[in-house]
Amino acid sequence: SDQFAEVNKHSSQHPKPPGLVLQYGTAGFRTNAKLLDHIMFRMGLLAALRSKKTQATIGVMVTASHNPEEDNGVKLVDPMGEMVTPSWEGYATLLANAENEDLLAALKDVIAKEEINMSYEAKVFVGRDTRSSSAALSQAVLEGVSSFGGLSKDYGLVTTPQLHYMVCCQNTQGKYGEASVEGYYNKLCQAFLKLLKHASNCTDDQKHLSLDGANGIGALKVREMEHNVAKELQISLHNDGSTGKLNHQCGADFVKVQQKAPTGCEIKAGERCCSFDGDADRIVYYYSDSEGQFHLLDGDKIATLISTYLKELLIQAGLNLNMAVVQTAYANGSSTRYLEETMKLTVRCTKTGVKHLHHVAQEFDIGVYFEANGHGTVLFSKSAEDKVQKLFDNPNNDDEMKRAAHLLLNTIHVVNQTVGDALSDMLLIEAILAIKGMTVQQWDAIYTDLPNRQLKVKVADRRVIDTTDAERRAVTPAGFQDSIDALVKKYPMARSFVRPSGTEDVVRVYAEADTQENADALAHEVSLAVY
Ligand code: 16G
Ligand code: ZN
Repeated sequence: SDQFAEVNKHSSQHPKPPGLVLQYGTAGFRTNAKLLDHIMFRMGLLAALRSKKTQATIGVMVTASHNPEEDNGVKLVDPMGEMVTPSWEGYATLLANAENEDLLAALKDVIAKEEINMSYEAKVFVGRDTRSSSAALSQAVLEGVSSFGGLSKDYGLVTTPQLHYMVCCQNTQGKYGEASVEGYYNKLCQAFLKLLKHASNCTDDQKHLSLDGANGIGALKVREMEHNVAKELQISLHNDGSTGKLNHQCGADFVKVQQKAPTGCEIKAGERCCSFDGDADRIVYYYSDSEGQFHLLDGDKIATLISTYLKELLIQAGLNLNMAVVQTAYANGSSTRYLEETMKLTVRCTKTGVKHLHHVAQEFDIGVYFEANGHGTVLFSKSAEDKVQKLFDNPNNDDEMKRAAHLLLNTIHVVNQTVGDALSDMLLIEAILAIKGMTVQQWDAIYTDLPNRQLKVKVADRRVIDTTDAERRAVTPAGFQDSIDALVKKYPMARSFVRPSGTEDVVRVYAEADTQENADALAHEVSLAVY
């Protein structure tokens, strides 16, 4: 039909380099930007098909998150703002790797398999980060959508979680909020200011936060948002993109992996600081003590702060909701122990990758999920939200219950439940610290991290390692797990695991133990056993 003629015509302007093979990985396609033009066009086509299939608006985000500026990438967002469903990741890989002359056949395959009604008009939201390649690449996405006669809305420069939010708002007819950047700021900032009404006597120090924007989109968006909250939160923005290079020696990934402060920020002793990553879906906190020692508060510390706060509120509100914290194998052993043994919370462990955590968190009334790297959010079930709203509306509550209900309600509103969101997480964390009158040092002291080390190892084929038990044990190669177990036994409080990376051609090794020397030695010994 005509539609396919259009696709053919435009596809020839976005040719695939013959023989190039790319995979839709844990976080979509990601590689050097020069290799991505055809991928973007084709993801526009696929998003249009996904929209026709679901009869809903689909999102396409052009970003490579914390990767270097030269890279780029793309991920698809499903109707409720979640990551695209796994079977469609398979289609993405299929379309991406079809040689030019096979593209139409590949598309027709997807259409037939999914029984897609091609007469439905596709709707696609597109967003992009600040990379120099992103504008042209997002144009290619838009062309893909329009080749199938679809409608698109280009949100331009937005954070990844903002795009997820827009998609969810659009498909819930505004019930989740208004599908605009303004609407997003209004919802989050109003909730934040309402939470802050419960913080008394905040000093200027407590109101001050130093923020590393990774020279990326998060910095631009903080600038847009900050005036809304300036009375309660004064942000000193560093690495705002005006001079430095994206993610270079800065950003959440750099700080987490290097365990040191980003360049571009002079941090004073005791000062509360945080870093976003390149598309603002991750956040970590840190400070430097009076001895100049660096202290990192990663996703595990964030999950602990949030879940502790929520548990206290549920008790005060007299609400019996089941809450869990969802982590991955990378969660520091001390955090898991504290959550289970001291806080008596349910803790679940999943495979690495946001979609896995998100999925498990959905099983609970309240699911707090965070990866140690700082990606995470809180999910509230429909019935949990209804119960909080009902409590809030009840005129017979005593003062303590009134306060707890108001806090819970506005906590729900400040959170971006579609995906981990650095801006939203920051507002929630800042609110909790203010409400509790807690300093970053007090937060850090809730538990002490076990010393740990991460290494990556290059191997001929990382797929020879297959894992089970949420990546905590290796099932292949034969005997490999036994070797790890034997090494782990040598050190007190030790734990180690090995998994193939989903984003790089390497194998990752994680080790923790009672001392840094032991963690380093264990990681080293396990990495030698990989060969
Ligand atoms: C991706 C994931 C992140 C995960 C990381 C692991 C999303 C949006 N992002 O960046 O959650 O921690 O991959 O990378 O799912 P690795 O497999 O190379 O260790
Ligand atoms: Zn990111």
